[in-house]
Amino acid sequence: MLNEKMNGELSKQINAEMFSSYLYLSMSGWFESKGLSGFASWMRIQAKEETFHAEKLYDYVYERGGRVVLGAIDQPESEWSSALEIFEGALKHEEMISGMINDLVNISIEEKDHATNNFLQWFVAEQVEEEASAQAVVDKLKLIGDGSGMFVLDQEMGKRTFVAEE
Ligand code: OFO
Repeated sequence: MLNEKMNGELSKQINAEMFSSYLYLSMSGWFESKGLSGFASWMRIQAKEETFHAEKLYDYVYERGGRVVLGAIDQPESEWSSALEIFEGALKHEEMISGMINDLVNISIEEKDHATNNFLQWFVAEQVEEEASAQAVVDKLKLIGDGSGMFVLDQEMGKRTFVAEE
């Protein structure tokens, strides 16, 4: 059974993951409006991944006999000046989420909740990937600038598929 503190902290993380989903859906919409359908699709998949993260936490809380009370989701940004600004924002956001996951791990240690600590290791590894994938796109965007390389990169971004990793 989850204790109240851990239950509350995991519930907060569900909200953060849902906000991430909302943020990436908003970013997807920006790309859609600029005719960059590959980037839009990449971000749409990212939004789906975030919902999957939230559901993974949700399922865990109930598996451990806890209770999730869903809170309001903040409004995400909707205007950016460039693809680079978006991906730099995504990277910053993921670094912040990694910090939240690390805090959760620390709480699980303080609470001597080994099961939750073990469960959270999946998120620790996932955050390494999340930061690396945003960083990789930032690097590519810096390399190509605003030129015709955007067309090629857009096509490459469109190849991403959604994989729900257990
Ligand atoms: Fe759920 O990893 Fe991004 O935010």
